[in-house]
Amino acid sequence: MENTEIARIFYEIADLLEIKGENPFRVRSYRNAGLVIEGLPVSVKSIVERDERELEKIKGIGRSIREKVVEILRTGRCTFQEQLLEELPRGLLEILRISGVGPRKVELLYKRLDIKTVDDLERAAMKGLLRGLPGMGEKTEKKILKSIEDYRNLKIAAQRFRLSVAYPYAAAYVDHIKEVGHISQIEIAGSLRRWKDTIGDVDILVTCRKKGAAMDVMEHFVSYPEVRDVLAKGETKSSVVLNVGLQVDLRVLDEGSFGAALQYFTGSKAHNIAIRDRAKRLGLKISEYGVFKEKTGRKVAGRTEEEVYTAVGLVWIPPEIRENHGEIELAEKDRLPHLVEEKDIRGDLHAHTHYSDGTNTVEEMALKAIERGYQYLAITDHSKAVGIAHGLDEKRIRGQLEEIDRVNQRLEQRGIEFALLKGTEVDIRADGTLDHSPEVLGELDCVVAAIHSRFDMPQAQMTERIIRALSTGLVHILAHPTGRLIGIREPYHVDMEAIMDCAKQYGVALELNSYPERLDLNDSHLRLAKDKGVLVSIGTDSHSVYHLEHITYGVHTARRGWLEAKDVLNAMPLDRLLKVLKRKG
Ligand code: DGT
Ligand code: CA
Ligand code: CA
Repeated sequence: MENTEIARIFYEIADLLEIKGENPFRVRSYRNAGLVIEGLPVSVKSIVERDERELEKIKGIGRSIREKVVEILRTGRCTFQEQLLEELPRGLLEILRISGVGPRKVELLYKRLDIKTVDDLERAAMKGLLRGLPGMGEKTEKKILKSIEDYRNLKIAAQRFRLSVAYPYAAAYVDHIKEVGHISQIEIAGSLRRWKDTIGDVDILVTCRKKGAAMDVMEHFVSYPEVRDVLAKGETKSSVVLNVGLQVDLRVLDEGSFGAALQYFTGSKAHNIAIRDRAKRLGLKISEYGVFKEKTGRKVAGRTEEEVYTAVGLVWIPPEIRENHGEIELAEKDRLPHLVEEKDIRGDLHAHTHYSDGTNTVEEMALKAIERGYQYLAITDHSKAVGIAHGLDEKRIRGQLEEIDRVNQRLEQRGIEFALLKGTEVDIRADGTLDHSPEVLGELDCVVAAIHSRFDMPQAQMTERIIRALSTGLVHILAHPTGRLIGIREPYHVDMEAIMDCAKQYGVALELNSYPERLDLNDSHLRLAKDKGVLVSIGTDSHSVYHLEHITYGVHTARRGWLEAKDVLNAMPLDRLLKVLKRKG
């Protein structure tokens, strides 16, 4: 069982306890355990196989969580979760996904109106039965009906997998496939190689070292323990569905056409169609087997992808931008952008600690950033308005600033060149004012501002709210600018062009939040930011030391948005970054 599945059980427990009205700290400890497990760079299974006591060394995992993890891995079940589900119908968990319906309301609806499913809720709202309940009126009913519609749309979209879910499954599967020994080349193709934010299915391509080994490879492929169903098993192609519901296709290819197949199965479809038309104009025919002269049928390319692109008069195109959005025209002139790479990233400007809803200390976060080779890290805990995240008031943030000074001093004494920056993720209130005083904000190196409430505002009002916040001149970075949670919550309604124009005017950077559920801004907004000359900060929004690794998803998403190192705020070395941040203040 993979980390995401284990994490999901803990999220469910947290939700169920919350509906039951349990102690918020207890609820938080389960939700946090889910977050920590989901963010671990290694599989919990492998830790437990080695030594289950190792688990408790991880921040956020105590004895009770450890015991449950072990039980889940041993039996595939969690008795505690099952007990909770005997008390409360499972459908309540789904109702909780409806925006605007929190745990208190779910409990109320269940107790008073026996609402157990989303369908029950929809019927009750249509009949006008909710308006009698405390705190609910006709307006609430309308809102809930709209939210249910949004939720159903998301559910259709959610039949795809988040990048961060599909990626570890694919990587682990590739390791398994390699074990068979006959493999000479193996690549992931499709939307995963293009690092799209959601993945329909995983496409894997291999070549074999010796003839006749294909069937051995296929046998080994379908016998993977995570396989739930085998949809097809042949000598060149097999398809399976994993326990999580993710489909994986494997193709075995000849060495001579591996490049052509890789090009073809990487897509996107739109890119391939444009390439095929281009080949035609050049008197060539392109397929997953190679590039051929139309007249003679002679094969001119196929072994490598570079060869295939060269044959149609193009330089090799990075997979992330193969969407037929202008990349082919530039590849023809050899003028493709030099896309940002992970090694260009010098630091992270969005990280939480245990002061708000993170799990690690200020120093632990700094040490991990240093280990990653960063020059700087901004500590940006929540402000007081975000009560559920234990946001900081003025007194607590001042205490934290002193701690940051102390950590910086200790690092300096140890001769480590690194800057821990003083920051905040200040809440943008409903009226567009900021949740810290200008005095406090003025003392900070890095002010990240974000929306955490009233996601349902009409577009004009939401846009005005954000513009008001940016126009204070106190904000350096607007975090997760659309608020989307992939497959969970739609982006809020906002005039992104107006926000970008305002950001440009006030020298505010927009964030590409790398948290796997967010990836916000998305690829097309990033492209727009680049065109408008608005800097982008690729932040991880880390809530534990492990989350710093999420930068990988951020960087590849940035590449999908055509960003180069010069477009990225945290690709700047420290001295330049500080100048850019100061210029604002
Ligand atoms: P996904 O799986 O929905 O996230 O997206 P992809 O891009 O991985 O799509 P998939 O798995 O259906 O097919 C893999 C690639 O194969 C796709 O990106 C492009 C190529 N391909 C599939 N169907 C066609 C087609 O009808 N025409 C062309 N030119 N290419 C295709
Ligand atoms: Ca695919
Ligand atoms: Ca496929």
